[in-house]
Amino acid sequence: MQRTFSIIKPDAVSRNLIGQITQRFEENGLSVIASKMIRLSTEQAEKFYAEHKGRDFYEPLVGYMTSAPIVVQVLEGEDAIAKNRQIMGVTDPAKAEAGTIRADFALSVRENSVHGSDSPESAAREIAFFFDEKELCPRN
Ligand code: RTP
Ligand code: MG
Repeated sequence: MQRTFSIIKPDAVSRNLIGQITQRFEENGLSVIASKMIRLSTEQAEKFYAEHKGRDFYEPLVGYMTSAPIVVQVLEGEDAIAKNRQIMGVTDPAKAEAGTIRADFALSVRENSVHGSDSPESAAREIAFFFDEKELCPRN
């Protein structure tokens, strides 16, 4: 079993897609073991995406991620990191495989509906960024 961190981004929350996106995780064998809705501060968004600081898309990304509420979740399942990224599709929705969340719902490269951790190290960092260990509710 592996854990990964997921964000349902502002464009998706604003269009009432929380249920449909979460359903795709659940029907593909990923269980939600923690979930909360938050509105990111600019400081939080800058820190979360610090690896992209200096890139041309960094400031608009921070502006977008703070523009409306998001849902942060911890997903658990076999091969959860790779499975989640497969369910999401690639960053650019125009290039995402048919049937993926980004192909079906994303509006643009920036407003691409979901985030998912890209490695075990990122997953650990990102889960700890938003959740205390006692907020996680693993299945028995
Ligand atoms: P994520 O981290 O959100 O799961 O997405 P990712 O790995 O597919 O994409 P990444 O390269 O880590 O970029 C993080 C987020 O920044 C926005 N972005 N905008 N050219 C652009 O305008 C551009 N490139 C990336 C997207 O919201 C992307 O998910
Ligand atoms: Mg990334």
